[in-house]
Amino acid sequence: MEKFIVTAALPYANGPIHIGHIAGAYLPADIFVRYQKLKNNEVVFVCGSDEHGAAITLRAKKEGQTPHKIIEKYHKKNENSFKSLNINFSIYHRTSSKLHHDTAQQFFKALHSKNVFIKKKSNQFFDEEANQFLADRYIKGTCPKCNYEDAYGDQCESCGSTLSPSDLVNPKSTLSGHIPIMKETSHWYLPMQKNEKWLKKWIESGEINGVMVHDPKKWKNNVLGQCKSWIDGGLQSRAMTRDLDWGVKVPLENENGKVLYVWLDAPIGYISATKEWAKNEKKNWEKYWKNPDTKLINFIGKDNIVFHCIIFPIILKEHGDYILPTNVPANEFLNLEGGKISTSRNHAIWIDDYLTSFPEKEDVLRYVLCSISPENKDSDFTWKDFQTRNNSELVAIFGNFVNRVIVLINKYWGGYAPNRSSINKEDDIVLRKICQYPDKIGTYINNYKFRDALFELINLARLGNKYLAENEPWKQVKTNPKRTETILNISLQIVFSLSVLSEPFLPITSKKLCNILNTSFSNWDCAKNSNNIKANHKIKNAEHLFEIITDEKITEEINKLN
Ligand code: B3M
Ligand code: ZN
Repeated sequence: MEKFIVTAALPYANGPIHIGHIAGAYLPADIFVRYQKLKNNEVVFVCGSDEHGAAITLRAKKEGQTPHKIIEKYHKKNENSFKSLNINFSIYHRTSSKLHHDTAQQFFKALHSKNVFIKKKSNQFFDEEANQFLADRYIKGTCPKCNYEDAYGDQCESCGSTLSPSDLVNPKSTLSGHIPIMKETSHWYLPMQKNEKWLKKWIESGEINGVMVHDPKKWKNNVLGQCKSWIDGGLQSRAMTRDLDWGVKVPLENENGKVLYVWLDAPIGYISATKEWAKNEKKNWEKYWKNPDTKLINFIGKDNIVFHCIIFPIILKEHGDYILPTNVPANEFLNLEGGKISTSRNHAIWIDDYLTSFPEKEDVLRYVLCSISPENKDSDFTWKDFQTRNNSELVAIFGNFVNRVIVLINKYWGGYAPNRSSINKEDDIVLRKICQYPDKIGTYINNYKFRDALFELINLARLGNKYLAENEPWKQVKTNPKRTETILNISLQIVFSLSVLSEPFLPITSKKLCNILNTSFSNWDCAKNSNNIKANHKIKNAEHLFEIITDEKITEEINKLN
């Protein structure tokens, strides 16, 4: 049995969840976790709201609310969105909790007392009118690289460059609109450059202190590429504290008005979430985070790679005791109808809106988002493609196969599984193929190739359809009942395998199939057997798994976006 901590990036509690979030991190993580559980592995799956940082305070300002009101609103809303898509976290925690503040402060203190941080003075932008130091996001100006006039102090959204506020031409405070002054302040810095050597070795070869702790061949190229370019560019000191009043207070005397850098506190949120879960479940969290037998897998989007592969591992290593990530399978971005998904321009499909338009079609969205998951490059969601995948894959291949088998058995055998008495060579080939699917799909999932895994699931249904089409049991039922029995028995085994192997991707469909088949299963490998449904087992009537989505419906959705 293997042991996993699986994390999915903690979304800022500053806005609702859209399809880009789901395809980027949460759906692949959920598929991975469901699969590991069916393989009888032990998994803690943690997520929660990231409730600090300028992302929250800026949103509060925009909505004319307190940061506190904002996080209350979106924490609940987002937790529900994930639930509604059956993304099954062991816990959905939050970084505003006392447990998290305590955990993050202990962490900071531990590093501080090991002299990991260096205190340094520097001049930073200060808004005299607002009487406040300005977080990078609170400064706007002209991008030095592309001349875009509305670039943020940390990033230009037009050309994508990472910036620091002093790079901006004509910087202005977004609080007052005035030109900020430079004022001296001091912060605690993490000298990342000291860690270059072991970090490079760890990422590139999987080795740390002479022990292999991960397999770099399993890391995605986009992730390795980004890490390499950061390290080759030379790591620098990064401030781990900020002059702000919203966040985890710096736990040192005479450091009033300072909080921890949000990217220090947020990843520690994975640990505090595990602590909270362990408390509820009467487990020991240290048996996970401080145990080299545990595999830590961080599912994130590509904009979070540096924090998870470089900064947080340095922090964990400096602390000691903690394991480092085994893999960080970051996805690229999902676009929408050819354009970037944007919250501010409302160019997005929000999960709540989707489920209002398409009630009970959770699995359809999971299916489509997994099939187009931006695993190796950015990908595009279009409503037309959504319709096609539903109509010609879920309905025409998967649903159609299941339906034909169940209807025939109910019609000609009164709902009792027929016997199989005369297995021929072709049948034998099909039976052997059925048994290969669990490993085929499982290997893909273990390698974070969720699109390929899902494709194989549909291939199993394709195999079933082909088998039916070639044998036409509906024609032979009168003339050759023995042969028909065998064909339907084998087809029924395929339906059973689909019920098992669809579970990580389409959990509701899997349940419906179990109900129709009047069976249950508890592990993945039972699908390696091709005689799960015995003769005379009573099944139930067919029920609709998927239905055609019309052109009108799709046009309606496209119009909503425009
Ligand atoms: N909240 C950033 C984001 O949503 C951040 C992730 C934290 S993971 C520890 O992109
Ligand atoms: Zn730019």
